[in-house]
Amino acid sequence: MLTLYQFEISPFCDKIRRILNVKRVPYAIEEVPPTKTLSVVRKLNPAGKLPFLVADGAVVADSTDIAYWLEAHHPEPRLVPEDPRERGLCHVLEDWADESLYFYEMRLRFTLPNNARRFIPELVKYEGSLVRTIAPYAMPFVLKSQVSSQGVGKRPLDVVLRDVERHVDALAGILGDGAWLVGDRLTIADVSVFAQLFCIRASDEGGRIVAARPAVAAWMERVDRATAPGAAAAGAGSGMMQ
Ligand SMILES: N[C@@H](CCC(=O)N[C@@H](CS)C(=O)NCC(=O)O)C(=O)O
Repeated sequence: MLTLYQFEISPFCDKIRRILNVKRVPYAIEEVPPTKTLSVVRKLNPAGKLPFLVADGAVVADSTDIAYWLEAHHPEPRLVPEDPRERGLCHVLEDWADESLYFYEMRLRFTLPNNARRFIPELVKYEGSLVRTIAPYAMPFVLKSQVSSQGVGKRPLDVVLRDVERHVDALAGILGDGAWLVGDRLTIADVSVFAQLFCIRASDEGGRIVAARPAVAAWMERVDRATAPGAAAAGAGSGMMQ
């Protein structure tokens, strides 16, 4: 049995849960509250990040490495194309999602007060009462400094929102009339980009940006259905628009 160590509301953990759903791999969840990162996570994953997977005593860390490990150990349905060009495009889109879009979702969900009011309580809901009480005051500062060190946190909100519009327009352009981002079936690119955009869309501002682009909104519904628990067979491996 695989065990997924996760923060429930992390997009990287959502990405892995969805891949596990598509591949119909049974797994257990170990929820790690943010304040347990040092005591629990670093013992098993020195990078101190979630998600990681424990499989027969071995630790596989980083969502990309976990995704490729799952592809190797549970190949069907395939999420990483064999064709070198498609495989390369999947890699670039996954990396863009993980290393760029992630910081926009953090900036929108956790540093803007209108969204942070909803999402900080979600982030700390498995913590004790003291942490739950102070988190709404402390967490926006902690997270703002993480986002600032990458750069997105230093940009004014109007510039950040223009960037998000550009990113979502890029997705609309890549999709064109197609159902999926790469080739004619669900791939790791769809799952990775979806996981970050799902969080961006959950913010007030991101929700408006996605809603104004119907092709992207429809693609999100398609990926969501194809990667939900128990819904895997319908989307994965099928080139059909659902
Ligand atoms: N590149 C990593 C990023 C994972 C990541 O940043 N996880 C965040 C949660 S969304 C985390 O563990 N943060 C804890 C920390 O930085 O202390 C992946 O793809 O798994």
